[in-house]
Amino acid sequence: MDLPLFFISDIHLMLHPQGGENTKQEKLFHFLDHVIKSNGTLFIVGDLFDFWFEYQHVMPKVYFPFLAKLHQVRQAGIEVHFLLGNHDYWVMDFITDTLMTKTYYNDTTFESNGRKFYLTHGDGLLSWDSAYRILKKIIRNRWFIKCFRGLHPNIGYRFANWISKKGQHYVHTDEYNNRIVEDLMVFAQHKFNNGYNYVITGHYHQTRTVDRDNNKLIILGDWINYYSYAIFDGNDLVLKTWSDK
Ligand SMILES: [Mn+2]
Repeated sequence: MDLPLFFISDIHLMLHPQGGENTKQEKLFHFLDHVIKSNGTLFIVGDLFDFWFEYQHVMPKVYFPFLAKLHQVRQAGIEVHFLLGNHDYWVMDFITDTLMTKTYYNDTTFESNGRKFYLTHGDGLLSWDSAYRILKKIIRNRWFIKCFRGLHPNIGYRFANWISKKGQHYVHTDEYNNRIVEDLMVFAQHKFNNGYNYVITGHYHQTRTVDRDNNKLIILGDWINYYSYAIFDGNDLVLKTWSDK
């Protein structure tokens, strides 16, 4: 894995582009150009797409500009690692074999320059989220996916768009965000105790770095309100905000 390592999550590229979607994509493309120039490695930690569902012969055409851009990143020799989120879990061989270097269906770990990383999208981690954990089991169930795949794409995508609109409450109070961080720190501390140095998560649409004895929990933010990313240069992992200078 070539350094530096870049981490982004929760870009939520829209199935029905509206509002600031063009600006978002422009910023993202500039960021990707930066990744190319730095000759590093890119990790996308889930919810790259607001909705992705791939069929044996069909995939969503609205994402073509992004897919072409990412292909350009790959052509430049950059590895792109994709850890699936709750909005884009339903991939097939276009994502796993054609587009990405490697795709992860679950949390993953690796080591770089002597530092141990634990990567998770983060959905279902909160102690009070037991109802979601049941839902997560259902939407990841292979029979459920098989049945959904049997629906005509127009029907499947209409349903998905409805679900996606229902989930668009990404801005929380500071108090609730702090509760989330405290809860995630219990998870992270457990990983630190097991020898991991960095726990990186997405999903929570807030940016946060918590230092603990030379280890770090980083919550990546998103590309809706924050345009945030983390970078590991071989020595330190830092959360930053992308700006188009
Ligand atoms: Mn998510």
